[in-house]
Amino acid sequence: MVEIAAVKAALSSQVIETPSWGYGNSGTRFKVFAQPGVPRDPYEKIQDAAQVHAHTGAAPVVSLHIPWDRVEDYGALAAHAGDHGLRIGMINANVFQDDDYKLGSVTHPDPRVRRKATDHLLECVDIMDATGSDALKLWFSDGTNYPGQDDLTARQDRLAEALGEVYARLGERQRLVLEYKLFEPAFYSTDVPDWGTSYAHCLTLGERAKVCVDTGHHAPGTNIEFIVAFLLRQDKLGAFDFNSRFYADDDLMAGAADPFQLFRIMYEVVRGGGLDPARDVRFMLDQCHNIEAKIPAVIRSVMNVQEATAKALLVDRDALGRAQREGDVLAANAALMDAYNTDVRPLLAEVRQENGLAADPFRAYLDSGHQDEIAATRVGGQQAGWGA
Ligand code: PSV
Ligand code: MN
Repeated sequence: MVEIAAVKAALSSQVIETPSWGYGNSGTRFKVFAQPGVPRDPYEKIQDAAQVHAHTGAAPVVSLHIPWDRVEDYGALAAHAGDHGLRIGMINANVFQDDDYKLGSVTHPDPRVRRKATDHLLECVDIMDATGSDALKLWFSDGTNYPGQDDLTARQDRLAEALGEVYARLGERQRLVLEYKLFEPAFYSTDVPDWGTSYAHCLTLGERAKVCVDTGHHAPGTNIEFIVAFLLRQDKLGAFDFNSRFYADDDLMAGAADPFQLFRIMYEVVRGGGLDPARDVRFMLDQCHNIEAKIPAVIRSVMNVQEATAKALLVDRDALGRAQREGDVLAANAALMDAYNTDVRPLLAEVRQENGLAADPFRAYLDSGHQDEIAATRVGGQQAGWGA
């Protein structure tokens, strides 16, 4: 039996963190398409994130990327977020867009470059202090393009050294999450290519280091929900970067390409207790909106995550457990599929209305006229974009 009141309570309290860069212009290496009304600075990005929260009630946290969100006064930026009903979430370091990092950042063969990269990571911890953020997200583009280009083991040693220095700098209530990615921009070897590598480094670092699972960062066909189940069991799942993909790191809207996969992931989250705020798993979006309007795309993504979560919560776990114990393969599979095939939109509409929100946040945003307003008022200046 599924307790609907408990499902509703879990849905009401789910927090989805949105990325500041999701509101800026983005594209592929072929073309970045500018859109009217796109934010010109981090303050306007926060205003856009506030729109997503105002309509969904589920996105009170915004994640920053440094230096894309560099400002004079981080305390003022955090206060601005507070004024808009938001708080600053994870600080994402960026050691992949400087000429010095051509051969790597913290794993670069030259100690000068390694020092510069590690200093940037330490600067990100300073920004955490100034904004009240309690998590540092690390993704390294470091790797090699050709066999023999560098010593793979030495690169792991350099990585471990930098991570150790950053971990030691974290405050009591701060932690780091280490994101992995199979390939790109490096094409032969990547220094943190998979969850196992991230997990091993996090184990060495200590309990405040956890793994970040970006759903677009695996080989095709990878069973991501297994990784999630394993990490949760070890209490090493720190965060998600949700997005979806057809081919590689496509960064499409979460749940757009494969809603069934998102459901399977969220089922393992529910099963492993990952929705419990005490576990502190961050549910973040990390995606780019190249051809679609940004704020409604983020709203759509939040709704997709909520729908997958609702379906996962609706799994009749008693029936599932019984079928599993009895070895009844078909009944077990049916218990999952029954939940997946449930139309949860009416349930979510009810939850939202009970919380004083519109039943359909996507429609409510489009009807609000906000998109036209920002297109008319945000003129002049330099639009924010990937890499700016
Ligand atoms: C890398 O592909 C990544 O997923 C990391 O999280 C970056 O910080 C992010 O994308 C933003 O480009
Ligand atoms: Mn990511």
